[in-house]
Amino acid sequence: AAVEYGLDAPFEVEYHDSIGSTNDRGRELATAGETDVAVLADEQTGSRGRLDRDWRSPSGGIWLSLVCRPDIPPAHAPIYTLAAAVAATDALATVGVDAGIKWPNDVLVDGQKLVGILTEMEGEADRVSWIVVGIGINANVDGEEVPETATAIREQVGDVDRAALTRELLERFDELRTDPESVLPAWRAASVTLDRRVRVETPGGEVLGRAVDVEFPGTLVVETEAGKRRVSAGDCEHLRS
Ligand code: BT5
Repeated sequence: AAVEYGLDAPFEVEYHDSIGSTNDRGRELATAGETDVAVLADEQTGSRGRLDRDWRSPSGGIWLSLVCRPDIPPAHAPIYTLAAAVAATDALATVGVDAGIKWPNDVLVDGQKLVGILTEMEGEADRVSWIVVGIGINANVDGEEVPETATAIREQVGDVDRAALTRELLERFDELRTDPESVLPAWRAASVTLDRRVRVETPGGEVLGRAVDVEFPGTLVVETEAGKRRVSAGDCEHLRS
């Protein structure tokens, strides 16, 4: 089913009924020098999460990848993931879905995952060549089509106009990327991780404590028994307080 997207969107839209992975297509466009393209699909047949984990993308969802060529150092790239999570959360609010962000990249409703984000990039030492921000939203899909730990917009408020929701998201993301200083305050306000007890699996081991803040470009600050620890990547689990 073709989806109509407004021509005034801040990204040029490339739409596919079915594709392997919008992130793979985004990488292709990025390496060919394209920028400000949103690759969208109704269904993906080979989509992935972080660390090559599987991502379910049945027909009816919003599967998109944003191709960007910002003038930033590679170390700042995580702010794009946070901006995408804020944009998705704010867009969801416009259709009556009250979602919160679990650090770093999950958008949850009542603890169930509604949105996942996968940011990929290529960079030189001091500047990224490109960033592809992949955003997967379980929109008009059945609960049985996504994992048990997940939820869908259909389950929360019924089916929505995907084009309108996507346009909200693109506009909000565009606003945030042009005003990076607004990202962290918005992220903090939408976060369900801050003030929680967390266990974070990091490449360097487990960090256990209370999440107290997020710092630029997306570092989680955890108050542990041994003092403050700063975590830049990992999988975060909320614990009962
Ligand atoms: C993510 O990984 O959450 C990133 C997902 C990014 C998907 C988008 S869709 C457009 C673009 N094209 C792609 O190929 N990818 C991006 P991670 O944090 O590693 O979470 C992966 C885990 O989420 C899986 O191991 C499952 O447990 C769970 N999962 C799989 N499919 C899901 C779904 N549709 N909804 C919620 N959870 C899901």
